[in-house]
Amino acid sequence: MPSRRKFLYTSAAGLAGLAAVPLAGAAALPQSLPPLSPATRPLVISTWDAGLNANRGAWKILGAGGYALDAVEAGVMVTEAEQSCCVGLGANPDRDGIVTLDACIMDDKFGCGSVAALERIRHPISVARRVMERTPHVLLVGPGAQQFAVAQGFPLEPQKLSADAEKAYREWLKNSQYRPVINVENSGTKPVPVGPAGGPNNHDTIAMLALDAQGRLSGSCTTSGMGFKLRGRVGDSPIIGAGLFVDPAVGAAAATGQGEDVIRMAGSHTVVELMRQGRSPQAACQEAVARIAAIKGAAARDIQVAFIAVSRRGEVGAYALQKGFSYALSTTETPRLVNSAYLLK
Ligand code: SD4
Repeated sequence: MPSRRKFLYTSAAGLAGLAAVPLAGAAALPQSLPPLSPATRPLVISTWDAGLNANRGAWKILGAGGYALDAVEAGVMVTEAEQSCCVGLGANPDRDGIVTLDACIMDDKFGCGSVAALERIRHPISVARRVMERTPHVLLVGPGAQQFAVAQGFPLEPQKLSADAEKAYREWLKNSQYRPVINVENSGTKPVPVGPAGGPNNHDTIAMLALDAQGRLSGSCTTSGMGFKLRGRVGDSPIIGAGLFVDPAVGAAAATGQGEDVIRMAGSHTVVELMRQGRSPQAACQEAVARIAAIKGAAARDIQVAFIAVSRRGEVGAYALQKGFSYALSTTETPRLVNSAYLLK
């Protein structure tokens, strides 16, 4: 490896402290719910029903007094290794038939790393962590991200769709339309065949936030993005501040759902900033969802977006645009699945 590249891979970027900036024009709360507050630590929260297994993986580390960053990496690796419709190499491909993966990770010191449009690598979350820890950069994409992963010793997996993804892709090719169906994430662990009306497989993501026994916060997010997306499309999941944000002095937030609508209002960063202004995690998630609803107007009914959040004190919250979002919460070894509150009735 050339020495310059070696230097890049081993020198971490310096991190500047960030000042609090008040947000203007916050939408009114749609309703007020009591915070879902275990006020305890360690804890881990993650999106969708896949979060149950992921939380179990994270708890092995958190329950033994380990570091939140290790927990959020190990936790979502469980999902990346499962054959799911929308996370990892078994997931649905883009419209050219190729699985491309997005992931990011953030620690308790504003350290962050991410990869986007990464192909043929089983654990994008671990590559994102290497970007954070071994380069001065935050985000690597496409062939460059793959080159970095291989240089870091990650095996290049075969370019092959899982049997379920292959079937779903062939179905989708029959009419090649993209019509997201909300909450496909909870329809099972396998890629979902396409129905007659078009492509019901849209997206799924595992996003995870953890607070460890020492009070350190970290977060992770990993996805294949939208099924049958345009080649090169990147969603919110690998975008720091959109799919994930962690501020150790305030709290952490992560998003799932229609990534474009999370990016356009810097979703997870917005949730954390609202918490900085004094909102509970629950109220902050509600307000961010309400803001997306206000931006989208009537089109809000066609999408799903949800946020999860944790304050540095260990209060948790979650809120979705539509019914059907659930999340896994662990404050002990046994995770529980919670149906999220939502905005549109
Ligand atoms: C994306 N936000 O790529 C991801 C997908 C997702 O539940 O979260 N689906 O837009």
